[in-house]
Amino acid sequence: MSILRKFGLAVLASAAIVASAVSGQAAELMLRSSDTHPDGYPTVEAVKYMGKLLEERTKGRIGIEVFHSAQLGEEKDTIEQTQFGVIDLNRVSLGPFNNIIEETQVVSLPYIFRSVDHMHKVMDGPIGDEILAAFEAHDLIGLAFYDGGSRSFYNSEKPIKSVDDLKGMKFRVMQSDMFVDMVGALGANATPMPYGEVYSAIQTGVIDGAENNWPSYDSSGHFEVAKYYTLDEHLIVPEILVMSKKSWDKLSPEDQAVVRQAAKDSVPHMRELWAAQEKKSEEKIRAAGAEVVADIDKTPFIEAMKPVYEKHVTSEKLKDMVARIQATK
Ligand code: GTR
Repeated sequence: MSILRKFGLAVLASAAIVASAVSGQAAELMLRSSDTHPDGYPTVEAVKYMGKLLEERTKGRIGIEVFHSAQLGEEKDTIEQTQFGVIDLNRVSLGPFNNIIEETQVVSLPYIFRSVDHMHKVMDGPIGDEILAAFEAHDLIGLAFYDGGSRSFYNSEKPIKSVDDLKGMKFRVMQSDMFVDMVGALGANATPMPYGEVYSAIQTGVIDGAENNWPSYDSSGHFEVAKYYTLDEHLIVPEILVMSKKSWDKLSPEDQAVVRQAAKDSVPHMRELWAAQEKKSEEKIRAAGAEVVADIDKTPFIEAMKPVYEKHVTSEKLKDMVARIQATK
């Protein structure tokens, strides 16, 4: 490229930066962020909020554009693209990381958390930091954890009132071997499948149902095709915001600190949005005529999970992590 042309492009580029700073539009560096959920969903809004903080704190130099509704692909594929640096930021469940990063399995174990409060205490403390740090060896930077409520089974066939009722039924799970074993331990059959395929798979009878939290059961429309929802709350899986290490390495240490802080500061906002959305989605789904089984004895479900722990918590490191989580008050 000739020097003149290079210079010309540089002038054009800086003119664009000035124009954008003045108009308050696109920042100099727009980080592309992926989310499977639709616009307005708490995770999508939380990352937009982080983008606003970033723009304010960098005087418009760095911003975020959220590609919601799986525009950039299903979670498993977008995780790979984030590792390659094609996507800068990604908000995903920890589930699809279970087969890649063993530490994520521990906080994805069924019934590992006694409550959402317990999950917050663990993820906001040293165990959460260890898990965030584990991402770096996989070309990702763990920035912050978000809420994903608790996940329960729903299906198109019948109300589930006990473990026995699940026998032989077919459920979709996230693409994690541990979740396949979890469903197997309950006597049902698991089909790992991308989120975006679940609606039609239930509709056509390929599967009987799936499992998720109130907001996802709502926004995916799954409640329209699977109206029996049993609040067994087998999983409280944290969600995570990760950044591509490739994109991260391009930032100055100062900007890295600003990005990390903006991500952390989006968490309380996310938790508020989440709590409000859970209530709204529950009301909407109940009003739509879903049959919700709420008073269920969870003890047999918890007991059935022993083989999952035995198979997936094998190393001393993971055993120690489980013990520390259980000891967290
Ligand atoms: C949602 C979660 C998504 C995705 C989805 C799924 O609750 O927010 O990130 O993991 O569940 O079941 O695939």
